[in-house]
Amino acid sequence: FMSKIYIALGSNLDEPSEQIYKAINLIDAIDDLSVTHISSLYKTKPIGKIDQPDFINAAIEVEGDISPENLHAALQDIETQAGRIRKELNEPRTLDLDILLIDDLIMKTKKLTVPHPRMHQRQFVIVPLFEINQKLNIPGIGPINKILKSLPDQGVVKI
Ligand code: PH2
Ligand code: MG
Ligand code: MG
Repeated sequence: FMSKIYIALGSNLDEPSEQIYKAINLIDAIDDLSVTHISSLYKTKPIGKIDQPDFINAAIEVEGDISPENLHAALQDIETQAGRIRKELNEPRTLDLDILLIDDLIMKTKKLTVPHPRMHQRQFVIVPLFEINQKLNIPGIGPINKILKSLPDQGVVKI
């Protein structure tokens, strides 16, 4: 069964753009999964904890036959490979890979909530996501074009 999945990528340490490109290649190399769309890279102001370097963010579309749990585990492996150290929430990181959407699935387990619960509040997620699919609907939230219009400027610049 083929799912269409959207993933957000972010980095603000150790050559962020390189981290993003490497991660996209590693995601494409996951068994039974391929990357079908890649957004531009965006330079973005940190949201949440603001005294940290600017981020590079992007979004990708992938298609594949993989369970949410296995995908989540594979993405965590790639974060670990990139030298990600988990201390506190919203700390600077070499690589953050967040599952945004899996078809029109709504799920919540201890490890994983889909759609990503904060995605619709974050211009650094919605702007690259809109670039790769203007027709998306975020289950339980609404169409992406309306979400995009509702967001205040958070300092997201295409590079
Ligand atoms: N990720 C966060 C918190 N804040 N800000 C930007 N600009 N980009 C991010 O990827 C980001 C953030 C937690 O995952
Ligand atoms: Mg994140
Ligand atoms: Mg994350």
